[in-house]
Amino acid sequence: MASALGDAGKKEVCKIMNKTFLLIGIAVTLLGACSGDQRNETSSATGPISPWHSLTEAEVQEVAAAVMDSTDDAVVFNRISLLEPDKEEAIAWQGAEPARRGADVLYRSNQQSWRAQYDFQSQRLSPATVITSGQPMLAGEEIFPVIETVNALPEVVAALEKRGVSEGNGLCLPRTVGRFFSGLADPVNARLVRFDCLNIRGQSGLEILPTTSAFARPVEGLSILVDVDTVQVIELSDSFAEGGAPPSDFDVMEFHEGALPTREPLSPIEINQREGVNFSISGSQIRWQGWQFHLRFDPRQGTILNNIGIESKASLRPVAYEIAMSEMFVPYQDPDQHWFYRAYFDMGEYGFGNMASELKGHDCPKNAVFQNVVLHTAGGEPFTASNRICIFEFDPGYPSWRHYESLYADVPGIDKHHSRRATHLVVRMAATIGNYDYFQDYIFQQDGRIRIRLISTGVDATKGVFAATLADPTAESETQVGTLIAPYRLGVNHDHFFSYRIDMDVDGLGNNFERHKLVPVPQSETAPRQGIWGVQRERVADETGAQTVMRVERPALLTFSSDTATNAMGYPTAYQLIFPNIRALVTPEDDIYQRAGFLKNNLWVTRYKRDELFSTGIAVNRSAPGIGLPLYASDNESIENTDLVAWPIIGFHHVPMAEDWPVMPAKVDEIVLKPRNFFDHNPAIDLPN
Ligand SMILES: [Cu+2]
Repeated sequence: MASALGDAGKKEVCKIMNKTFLLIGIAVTLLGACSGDQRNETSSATGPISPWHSLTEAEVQEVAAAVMDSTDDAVVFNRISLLEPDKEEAIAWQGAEPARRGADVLYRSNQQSWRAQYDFQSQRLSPATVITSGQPMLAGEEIFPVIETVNALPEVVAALEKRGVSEGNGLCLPRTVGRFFSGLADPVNARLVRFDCLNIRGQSGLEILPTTSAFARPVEGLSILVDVDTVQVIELSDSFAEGGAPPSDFDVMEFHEGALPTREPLSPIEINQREGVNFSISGSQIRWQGWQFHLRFDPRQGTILNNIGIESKASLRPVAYEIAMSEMFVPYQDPDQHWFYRAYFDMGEYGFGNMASELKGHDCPKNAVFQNVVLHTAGGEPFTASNRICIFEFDPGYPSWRHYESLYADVPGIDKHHSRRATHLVVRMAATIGNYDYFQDYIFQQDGRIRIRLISTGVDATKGVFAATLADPTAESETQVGTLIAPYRLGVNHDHFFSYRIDMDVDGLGNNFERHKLVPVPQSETAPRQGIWGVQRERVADETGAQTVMRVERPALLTFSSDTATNAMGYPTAYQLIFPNIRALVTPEDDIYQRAGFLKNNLWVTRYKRDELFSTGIAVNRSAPGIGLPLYASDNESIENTDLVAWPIIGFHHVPMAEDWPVMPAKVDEIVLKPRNFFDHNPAIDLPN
């Protein structure tokens, strides 16, 4: 196999990469792959591995070998993931026997995209099917030779020099292009990316080193469309070929320690657990404060939780079978010829797991336990990436519950003040996708809540402009699509949409989706109140009816309730899904948004199907409209008393501002899963004082 990299091959790629990037002086995390090169297992279990354990190095090797044996053509492995286990079988797994496991493989071969599935028990590979809509995630090794080529192109070097960016100070990086430019190449199979460039010249205090952020000085008006497979330049477009480009060489605000006078350090807040942590890890399973769940790491989705439940006297009470992010979508809002196509499906096009960066420093508190993860090269070679997950307990700074009984203030011998300390458990990863950094947290509470939290930080993508301040003559037109967040740099308006897939199993598979609508209740003319509100409970019958657009004037509690279990008062046991409202603002006719059909609703609910995992479909690069979630819901199946999957979106419209520069303060978005009549009383009532 020409493209199959052995161990040495992988190291070679990393070496080339590191050389490329060290030469230009930046550690782009395009391949977090090469940073953690240790080889060790993340599992601490001694028995058979669970159905939900991440693929092991041996498994990755076995799958890759089977695929390479099946073809004489060169193969680029874009994604080797655990095949979603058969749910019934997985739930029934008791831990004594080896679990039935499989792998889902997406690869490129002969300039086409392929998918095959491998079964570890029978050691069989399914016949590969060709993917006719969209392409798999870009592998780092596909991109690196192209980066080298484009940055060395005489036309590119000349265009940069014309802008005063001398050789070695420019860095051009590729971006996905969606379905745009289809007229210039094979609309299905051409693996297109478009490059734009940055000026990474260093400045005082850093000597020959480049500036702290590679993204601080955009070189505007230069785009290079390239076919990754053939390493051919399809189009080079330079809006300032005759000169007169916006400035790209100015001092930037450095943010490495030492570049800025830092404020006086605070007296330290100590975080330690001298007596050890309160959670236990066995294989993929984590247990804490009555919670049980399995944790795995996937190249596309990053951290995934499975079989999440709460231990009760009788048995494990299931809450959700799987929680994972399904897609992350960041469309920019500038029609400019060098910007219109910029709309990234970060999970489906690049891979949130692949882009995970090592957790260190203040990424996790001192009491955190770190885990390595297994990823793979484009050659199908597994490798261990260090410290991509951290798990820790923390005190949120407010009590779990509290009451001061003021009426007993004068009664002697009675404890009047009750306040119980809260402790939360966090499972964290961070992905660096070019300029942006994202934390993905799953937070477990002692009161039965789960928080699914996405934290956005990193460096805003900026457009190079002529204006330094609003007083400049070009400012008015240039700021139509964004904000001047630093002189000569426009933070272009954009969205961050996070699409989650939550397979709800409240006290079992048979669940109902209900809306508890809060509605005004008419009162008689003689009533003492003219208006009160009440709760109208509605069970939703089908997938179409479940499509939910949230409106502030029509509040409703959205719940998933058991078909069979009730609490002590007779209510169906339920979990409520709480998340803020975010909407796509542009017409759904827009080409980019057609590939993100999941944005039509704040929440979709579908009947569980094993292969319905991705709100934007299996292959997202250059994908066609209408695939993924809209397709899953199009058969409008009944969702009563059955296995349900919730698909909420969170995110934010980002109108950049000065405070986002040079690095954006961490911004939190969150979904809460909250027990609603799941228990008979506050489950944290027994917290010790
Ligand atoms: Cu943003």
